Amino acid sequence: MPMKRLLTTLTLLLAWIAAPAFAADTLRPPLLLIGTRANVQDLSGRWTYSKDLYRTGFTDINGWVAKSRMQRHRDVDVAAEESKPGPAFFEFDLDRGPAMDIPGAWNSATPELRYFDGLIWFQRRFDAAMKAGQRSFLRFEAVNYRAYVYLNGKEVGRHEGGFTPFIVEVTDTLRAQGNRLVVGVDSKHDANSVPGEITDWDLYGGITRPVKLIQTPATFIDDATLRLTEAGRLAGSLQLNGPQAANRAVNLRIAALNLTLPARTDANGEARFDVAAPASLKRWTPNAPTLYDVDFEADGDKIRDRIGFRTIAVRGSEILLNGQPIFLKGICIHEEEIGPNPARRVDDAAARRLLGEVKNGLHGNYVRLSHYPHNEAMLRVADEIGLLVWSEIPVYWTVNWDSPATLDLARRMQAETIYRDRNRASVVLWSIGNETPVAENRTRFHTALAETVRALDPSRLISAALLVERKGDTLHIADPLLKELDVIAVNTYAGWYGDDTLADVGKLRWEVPADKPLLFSEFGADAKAGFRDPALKRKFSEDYQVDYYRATLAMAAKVPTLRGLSPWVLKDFRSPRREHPVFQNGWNRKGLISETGQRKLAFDVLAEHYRSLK
Ligand code: GCB
Repeated sequence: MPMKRLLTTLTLLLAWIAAPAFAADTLRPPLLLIGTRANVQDLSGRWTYSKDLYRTGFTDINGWVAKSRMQRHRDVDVAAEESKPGPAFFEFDLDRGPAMDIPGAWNSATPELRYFDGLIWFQRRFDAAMKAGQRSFLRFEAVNYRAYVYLNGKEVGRHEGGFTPFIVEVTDTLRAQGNRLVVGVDSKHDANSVPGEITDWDLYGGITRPVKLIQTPATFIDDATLRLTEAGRLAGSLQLNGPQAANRAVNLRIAALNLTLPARTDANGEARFDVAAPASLKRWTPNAPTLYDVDFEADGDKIRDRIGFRTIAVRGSEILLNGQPIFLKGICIHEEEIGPNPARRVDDAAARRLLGEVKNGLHGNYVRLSHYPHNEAMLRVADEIGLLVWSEIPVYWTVNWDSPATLDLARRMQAETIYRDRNRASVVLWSIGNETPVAENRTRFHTALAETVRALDPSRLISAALLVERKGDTLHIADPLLKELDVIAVNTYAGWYGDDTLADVGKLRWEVPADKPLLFSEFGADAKAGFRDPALKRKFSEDYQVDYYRATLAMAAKVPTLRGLSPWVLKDFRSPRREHPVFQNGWNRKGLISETGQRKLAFDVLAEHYRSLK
């Protein structure tokens, strides 16, 4: 090893060893604004935009301040400048720019932006009904990938990570009239981002989920949670934020259970609840997804969440839902709505359509929301219609395993996901990665993530989609990460990638630990909807996909510890790296339905299989 590399490795190693012990509570996002509340203004609609390929909005090249101001989108109100006496000269004007619908990725807004990857400035003007003494916040549900937020010319926040919410307080910057919200959105990924630069899904840059203006009293309920414990208790907490947060009387109420629990906040503004679950409580299951309106109340503030109560655990190789063994009948889904030109705009209606295919079409009880935290609408619908959920952060293929900053970022994404979704009964599995090649630095990274999850939410199960090793016809998992996982999951593509015939798939044997549940987190084969080839059954035909599913399901049935399936994938999805000119043209074709919702033949094969497992 050359001296320079040796030194770099040693420095990195020392940085790891010297890193301070991890404290879970430092990962709590500073603001959460959980639950539904009054005084929310949705800023969805038409936003104007301006492309900034050279990032001029961030640059004062060579100190040419006056010159760069001509293009500086974030803090110049062109109309105001132009109304002053004297010459005004600007080469942008967000007020008169083109417009697109927000939320939604820019890649689908106009053909010119189809493959744009970089920085775009967005603007929205709005008025705000303000009351004295109130606090105001902007909640962004997701901006892909980095966000720079300016309100009325002042920077109010930044965020990195394309799939989790962030909140900025704007109490001091907001006006009753004529607010100008400008957001710089940078879709570029790099060596240190999560995910890294290469994925098998579309870029989808932009403000892809709703932006809301939320107003609260000076002291407000920021976070509130309640769950059913293995010991049969309802346990939870409530967090107040504000000058009057300490030592306050608060209340939890579930009218349908006739339950009222008074409590008092401590010096940090936190109150705790812990009571035996009433005998009348109906547990949440996929077959009977009972949800309760839970009201959290404090003097002057009140929020509501709709929560289901269930337990999840493992015992040996069994997964237990409410103490009963369950087999997970599922499928993977990307966050992409059904339609010819998706914009990653998965609202309630789009979520119902996607998850309806799983619940009613496939007779499923489970869904893997890959490969990143999905829109909250998906989780709410899963709760409501009864689907168990695997939730995942985008530590996908390879990220910078050696960088403490990248680990910190991944941990924050995990924390932002857990704090957002921990009241969702549907979520039972937190996955800390997908197909990351075994290596010492990668295992250290994942072990730290597993530790994070365990500290933040010990009530759910930890998994990761692993790669398998193959010797002859034997498949096994030689991954030191196994010991960190409650549930083992593997992606397996024999019969699609590689040289195996479908007859070979039948010969495969699995050597896996006997004392842990195993999931097939992925298997699948591309098929172009409508391409029939009953005689030759060539790859990319619906006929091959059918035979592939039959062979893989038969192979799976012989694995004694197998506790669930989520084949790849429900719907054909956009992927710029899939460029087969006849069958793909920018789409990964492993869907059981096409991008417009047409069911392929293999859909019924899986549906029949799940029906037979009842
Ligand atoms: C995988 C990946 C998934 C890909 C899929 C494929 O193993 O986890 O993101 O899209 O294979 O189609 O190759």
